[in-house]
Amino acid sequence: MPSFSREEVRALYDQPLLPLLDEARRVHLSHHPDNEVQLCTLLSVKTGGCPEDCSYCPQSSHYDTGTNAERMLDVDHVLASARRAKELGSTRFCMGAAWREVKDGPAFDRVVEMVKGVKDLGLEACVTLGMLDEKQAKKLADAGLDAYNHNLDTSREHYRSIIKTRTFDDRLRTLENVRKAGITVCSGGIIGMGETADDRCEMLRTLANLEPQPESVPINALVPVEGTPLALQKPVDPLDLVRMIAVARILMPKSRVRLSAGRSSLSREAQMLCMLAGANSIFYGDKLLTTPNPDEDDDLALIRDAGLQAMPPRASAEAE
Ligand code: SAM
Ligand code: DTB
Ligand code: SF4
Repeated sequence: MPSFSREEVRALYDQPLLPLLDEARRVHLSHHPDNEVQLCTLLSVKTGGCPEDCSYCPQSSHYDTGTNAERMLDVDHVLASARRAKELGSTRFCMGAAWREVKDGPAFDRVVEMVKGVKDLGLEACVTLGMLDEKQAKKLADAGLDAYNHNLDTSREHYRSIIKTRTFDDRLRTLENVRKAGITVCSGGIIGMGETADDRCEMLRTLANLEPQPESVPINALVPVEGTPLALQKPVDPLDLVRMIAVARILMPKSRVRLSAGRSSLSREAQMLCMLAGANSIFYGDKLLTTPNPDEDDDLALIRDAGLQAMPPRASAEAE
């Protein structure tokens, strides 16, 4: 398995954009010759009121953002959304909860039921529920869960200026628990939070040096939300997002790299460059967890105009 050094990753990141894109494209085509983009639908099954203080997050109870704590959705409601997502062409359904960690009990049991239901529909199932221990991961694996999303978000160094209520090592421990249970790992991060180029490279290096590498790597551009400490951050330069995706693609050739939050403020051209750089998945549907996402029709047109195609449903919705 590769063990990338700081300098190696930084050298990749510092390349002029066109040669970087050439290399990323070459790596992409040799590992993903199918020209497919996976469409994934997100649903917040438990919104707001989260005890963590993640500076970017509208769902943290530390900030006044207008996102209020809501009750957990019931299983039928979630499965109706999953059915709709499938009809619209999604092949992966991701459920998020604004929890610091999973606690055993009725709420977790309900998530387990949601996972079983989503699997019964023939969709890939992914959840993001905060920290979790080995036993809880095993329970999700037994329910058929394909993937667990838990982002490193940024570099170890920058992490402490973004989140005070947990550590980077807590994050890594949860990823280990997920891996041990046999669930595939979805982990990535956010750019636009005041990080340096070194922070970006270090985040990608930590992900790429995991063994095995994460099967799925979401790259988010910060969606600045009023009331959060990061509300006034300077908007991300779209070409920085392209660069991040290209470096992720080169470091993690087999992973699905997901162009995640932040697309609503990107032009079609910028999104297409992200796909050229190796992004082969988007969140599909007009809402992420709490913030807007482009309309389905616009996304389908973008994929068509790029000469790509939406990934068809697989006979068995096995995670890649
Ligand atoms: N509570 C769980 C956790 O933190 O792992 C799961 C939900 S949390 C909303 C999932 C991820 O969404 C975060 O790790 C972060 O990367 C991303 N996210 C949250 N707010 C965001 C924002 N305003 N802009 C971009 N990404 C965001
Ligand atoms: C990820 O990396 N991005 C998604 C998903 N994983 C769970 C979440 C984006 C959230 C954006 C802010 C919101 O809509 O609340
Ligand atoms: Fe809570 Fe997750 Fe938001 Fe952090 S990112 S405040 S853990 S919902």
